[in-house]
Amino acid sequence: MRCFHDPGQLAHAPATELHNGEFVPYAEKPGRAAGIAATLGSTELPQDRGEAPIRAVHDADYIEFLKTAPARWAEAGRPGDVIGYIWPTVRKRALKLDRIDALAGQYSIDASTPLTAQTWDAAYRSVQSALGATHAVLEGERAAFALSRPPGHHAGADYLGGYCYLNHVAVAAQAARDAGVERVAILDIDYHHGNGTQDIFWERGDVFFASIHADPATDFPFYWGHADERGEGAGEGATLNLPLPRGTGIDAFRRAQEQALAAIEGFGAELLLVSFGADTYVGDPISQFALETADYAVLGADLSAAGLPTAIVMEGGYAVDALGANVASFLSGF
Ligand code: OKP
Ligand code: ZN
Repeated sequence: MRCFHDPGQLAHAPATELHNGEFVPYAEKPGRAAGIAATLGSTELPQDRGEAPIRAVHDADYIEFLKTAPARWAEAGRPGDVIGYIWPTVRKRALKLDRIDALAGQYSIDASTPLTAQTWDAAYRSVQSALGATHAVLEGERAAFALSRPPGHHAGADYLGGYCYLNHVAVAAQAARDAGVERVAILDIDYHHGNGTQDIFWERGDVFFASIHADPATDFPFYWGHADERGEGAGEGATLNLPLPRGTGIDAFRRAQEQALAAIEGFGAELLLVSFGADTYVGDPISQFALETADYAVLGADLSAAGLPTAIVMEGGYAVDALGANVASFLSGF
């Protein structure tokens, strides 16, 4: 399978994150992608398709914030990485504020996603990897893999969060639509709900979003991913959430994936994009499912049997030592 990756994605390396009341070393380490790349052997550098596909999904003012906030933070004399501490959740309105702290809150959903001087470039390259895999499939490959990193599925049109800045799979889905694919399905099998992807396509009937994830009653991102969220307007019924309890193993996960694939087939998708997280692994340090390395081959094979042209985009997975083997298992099963 063709695999797309840009080593420039590794330059993004926040120092710490706020986790359960204390600052701890950042879990979304560059070594994650380095380990996967080493296991895969060789990867292709994606073509640079520019900012236009990103601008088709993300707001111009948010992109400007991602590019300029780290320098403004430093100019304000702040140490470390950009991080918000106040969020406009009450009577939110379109104020045009300039203070860096106001902007950091406006454009984020959490305090665990620091923005560094290297973040924009790494996220940009991560998008190009996702576009590389997607265009390879549009040009005739049965499947392709994007070793994107940082992840993307928690980022919305105008906000970062959950270690995510640009939503790679959403940009890829929109690019496929713009290339003439009428119906695109996104299947998100990361441990965490892909709230950003869901939000971007919430009122869209042309992009189906299905997600299997830890019940948000117990796990990040809490406010989204509940079973009753089904989309609205033209998108009503084009969102499917299948939350599962902590401790879930391969049997229940596999049944959920079959259910999601049946819905995707019913939708009439011509292209499948997979947000693949290996943080469903039993040894993941921040997650609570129980999948084993060999189980990923089963999930990959089930996905392949759906018979759709498929681009697989990397999301989470934090057991760095096992990550390469888990991804390799998934891709070989496919
Ligand atoms: C990103 B992806 C506070 C930290 C919150 C955020 C998890 C983001 C997961 N305890 N952790 O979906 O793998
Ligand atoms: Zn995750």
